[in-house]
Amino acid sequence: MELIIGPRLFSTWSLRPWLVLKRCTGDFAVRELDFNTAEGHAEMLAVSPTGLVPVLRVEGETIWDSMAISVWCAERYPQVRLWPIDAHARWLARSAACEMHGGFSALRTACTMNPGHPMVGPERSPPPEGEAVAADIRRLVSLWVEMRTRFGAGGDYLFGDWSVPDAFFTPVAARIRHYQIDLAAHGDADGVATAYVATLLAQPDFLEWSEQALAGVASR
Ligand SMILES: N[C@@H](CCC(=O)N[C@@H](CS)C(=O)NCC(=O)O)C(=O)O
Repeated sequence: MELIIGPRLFSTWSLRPWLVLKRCTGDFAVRELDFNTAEGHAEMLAVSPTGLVPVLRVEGETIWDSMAISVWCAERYPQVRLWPIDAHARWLARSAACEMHGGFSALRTACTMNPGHPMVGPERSPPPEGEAVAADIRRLVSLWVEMRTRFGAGGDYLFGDWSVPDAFFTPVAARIRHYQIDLAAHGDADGVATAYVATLLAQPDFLEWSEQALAGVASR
């Protein structure tokens, strides 16, 4: 089984299924392609039906899209419980992960992750401006506060124990850190969303990803 990803420094889409797979098994290979080089781009077109990463190669198939890979993981590793056990929590966990997968476009556009704005490392950029981005951040805060308050009693993740939405929100936590976004100014009166961001950034798997990303830079 091989997960083909973009550059660890800024491929937010690649990080999500990598975090999900890591929860399921250590038994997978990773191939990192740099789509900013002509060679890497050509390889992406060869391995991915959409020309985008991540893709998972398994049992003779190529599964594309971070959500499809996460759904495959939940099916393949049911014992890992990638979604909350409680039915109500599970319905909303899927809604939250899908909202992240398809939404927050103003925030994504204003707070890009690219070679100049990497996901990890000590660099920081000024906070974004504009009402559309502020509205996205307020929505994130209200979603996180609601889910943490309703379902988070059993642990520090969005639904208590770790689940797929935590993987989907980790890249946005990295954006919040990189762009120094103050969640208190966007409705996080009690610090619940700020604490959740800290939890995501302290995940051992995310720290491992960050180390690998920075080691890749050092070895260039
Ligand atoms: N909806 C897709 C998005 C995949 C995507 O946009 N991947 C970016 C990497 S972060 C990509 O492959 N970019 C390469 C390019 O645009 O050439 C998913 O969830 O997997």
